[in-house]
Amino acid sequence: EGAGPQEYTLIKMQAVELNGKLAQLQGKGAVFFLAATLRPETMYGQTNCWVLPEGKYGAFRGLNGEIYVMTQRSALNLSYQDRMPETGKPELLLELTGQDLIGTPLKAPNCPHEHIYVLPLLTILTNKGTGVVTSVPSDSPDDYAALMDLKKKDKLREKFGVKDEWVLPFEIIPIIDIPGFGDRAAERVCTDLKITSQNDTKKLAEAKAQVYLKGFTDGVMVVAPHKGKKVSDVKPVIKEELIQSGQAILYSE
Ligand code: A2H
Repeated sequence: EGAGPQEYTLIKMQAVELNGKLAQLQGKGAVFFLAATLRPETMYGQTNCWVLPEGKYGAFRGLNGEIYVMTQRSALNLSYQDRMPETGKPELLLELTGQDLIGTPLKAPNCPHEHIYVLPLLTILTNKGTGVVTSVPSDSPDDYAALMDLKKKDKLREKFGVKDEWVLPFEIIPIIDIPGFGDRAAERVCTDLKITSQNDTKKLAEAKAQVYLKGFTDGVMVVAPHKGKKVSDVKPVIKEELIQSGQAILYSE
C-alpha cells in the first residue's frame, strides 16, 4: 500500500438489459456498474467488464435517481465523498453476488463496441476500488491473461455460465503504441514471459512492472480523437472530459 490516498476514476457503464436477479431493479432508475480505473485514457480499448463471481455487491441509490452497482464498502466511501444522496448512509436497493452480474450487457464510455459483457475475474480484491473493473486487454496484462483464459478454456466459461458470444467475438483493440512493446503491449509482455493463466501472479507482477510506467511515460495514442498525442499529455484531458460529461465520477480511498 502506498502512503497517501489513491484517486480512481469510476467509469459509469450502463446496463442495457436487466436479467436474472437484476430484473428486480426494473423501473427504479438507470443502472450503472461503476468500474474503478487508474487509466481513464484506455477506455477506447474496452472489451468487457470484470467482477468477482463470489464477491458481494449491491445496487445502491445514486445521484439523479440513478442506481450504482459496486461493493458495500466502496458505496459507503463514495457517500462520504458527497457523491450519493445521503452522506454516510448508502441506500441498498438490492443485494447481489458477482455471479448475479455475469452476462449483463453494458454500454461503456469511449468504447467502440455497442455493448460489452460482464465476465468473471478471479483475482479481484473486494477491499480495493469498487470490485468492478473494466477490461483493456491491449494494455493490462491482468485483463489480457484473464480474457485469454475465458477464450481458450471452455470449462471455465461453463463453470461461470459464460456464453461464447460474450467472449469469443471480442478481439484486442490497439489503442496505445509503446516504443519497444508495440500497440498490444500486454499481449507482447504476456507472450514473452510465457504467462498462461490469470493466476500466474508472480509473472503478471513482472509483466505489469515492465509496461505500466513505460505506457504512461512513452506511450502514444493510436486511436481517434487523440491520435498521435502522448499518453501523459492526454490522460488528464480525457479524465476531465469523462467527468464533465457525467460519464465518470472521482473516487478516492
Ligand atoms: B486499471 P492499484 Cl489498461 N482488484 O484499469 C483488482 N484489480 C483492480 C481492482 C480490484 N478491486 N480495482 C481496480 N483494479 C485494476 C485499466 C488498466 C489498469 C490498464 C492498465 C493498468 C491498470 C483497465 N483494467 O492498472 O492496485 C484496474 O485496472 C495498473 C495498476 O490501485 C485499476 O486500473 O494500483 C488498477 O487495477 C488499480 O490498481
